[in-house]
Amino acid sequence: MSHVPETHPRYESLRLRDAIVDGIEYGITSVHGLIAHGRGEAFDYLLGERTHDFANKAIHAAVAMLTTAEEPVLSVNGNAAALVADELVALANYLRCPLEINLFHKSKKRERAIKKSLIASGAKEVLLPSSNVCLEGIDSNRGYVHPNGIYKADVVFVPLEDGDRCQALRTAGKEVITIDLNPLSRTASLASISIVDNVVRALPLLTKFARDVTDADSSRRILKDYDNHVILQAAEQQMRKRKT
Ligand code: PTJ
Repeated sequence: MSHVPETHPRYESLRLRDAIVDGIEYGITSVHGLIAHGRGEAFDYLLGERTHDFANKAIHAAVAMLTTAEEPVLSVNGNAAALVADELVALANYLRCPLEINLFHKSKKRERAIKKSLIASGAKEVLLPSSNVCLEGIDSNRGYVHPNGIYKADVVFVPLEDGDRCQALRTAGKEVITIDLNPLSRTASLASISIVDNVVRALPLLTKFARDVTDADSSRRILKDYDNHVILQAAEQQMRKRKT
């Protein structure tokens, strides 16, 4: 943590900036992650930096989907690793599913550093992308996946990315859950469930709600009633309201 005093009115926001900068210094986060974080900050400002009802509904649906999935996988990039490594590990350990590192900006060095940091946070299984198993319809480094992870998963959890991957995962018949502060992003509009919230607020809630899940039937009912377009519209309206 840098010199920012806890009494600073923007303390939390500045703390997160420091976490991203630390991520770059530890070789975890891409320098492009700074730009992505700044974009997220702008959307979070429009949300009043709090978790809204539409995000809570999406989080409940995400919990229902993850807890009824047969082979869920949590995908991790450089920004998520810098901001919410402990929370991702807690969720993976609770669901007993693997974490898989999947980077847009290719770097074997960063993959190794992220794996090390997830294991230090208590991760049991961290998969790295294979060099010869590739998702169809995706030309970037995000296409390379582990054969026992994202490649065969039925549900892929993708916190914080705006990418070319969501469409390819959906075309491959997988459900995608994302956390993205931008309700207009390609990932948010193509995902099965989009949590429009900051990863630092949404992930602890996911783990908390997952611990409360008791039966698969109520999870299926939640999923049956869930409409992602309604959720995205509510998020966009909230942001427009704030602007005026
Ligand atoms: O580590 P890598 O190489 O995989 O790269 C990761 C980044 C994030 C740099 C890469 O995926 C990227 O460039 O992403 P984009 O296209 O900038 O998209 C990031 C999305 O995440 C944007 O829609 C942001 O609004 C959103 N976002 C940023 N910070 C947060 C966030 N959403 C939730 N919580 C955040 N803290």
